[in-house]
Amino acid sequence: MKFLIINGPNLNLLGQREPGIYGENTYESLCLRLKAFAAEHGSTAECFQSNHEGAIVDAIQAAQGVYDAIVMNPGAYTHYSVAILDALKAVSVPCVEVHISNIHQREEFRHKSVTAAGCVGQICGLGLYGYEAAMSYFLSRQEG
Ligand code: CA2
Repeated sequence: MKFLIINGPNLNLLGQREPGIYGENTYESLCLRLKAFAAEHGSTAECFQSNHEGAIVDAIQAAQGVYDAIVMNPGAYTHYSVAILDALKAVSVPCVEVHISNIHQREEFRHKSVTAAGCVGQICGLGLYGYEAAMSYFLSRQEG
């Protein structure tokens, strides 16, 4: 499978700040890990990160016909981006939403995901493993 991994605002800072919430691994190491995981399963993973809502919308639109599945952590856009929700709905590439932290154990404003309605499902609170769990889901779905 061809995976597109999208990470939203501030996730480029992984491993540099707030390790108690987001862990100690860097964004670069996450991408290497996901590429290796994909390769182990005869697949590929491209990583895209942006701090800009429109760039994420563009990446989702451009995924049509190119990628088989999207694994996305929209970061704070999760909680209010109708533009990202609309982009997910506009393409036929399925997406699983991932959150490193358990958004339901955090501030009330993080409990609601606007973007999850455009996704097949959502994984939260499993740390970086959540990205691999989402990829595993798509791989198992492909096997039938
Ligand atoms: O738990 C998640 O993965 C979040 O999507 C992370 C977002 C947050 O706004 C969501 O509510 C939940 C924030 C990402 C910020 O990432 C940082 C990483 C390291 C240091 C500082 C921020």
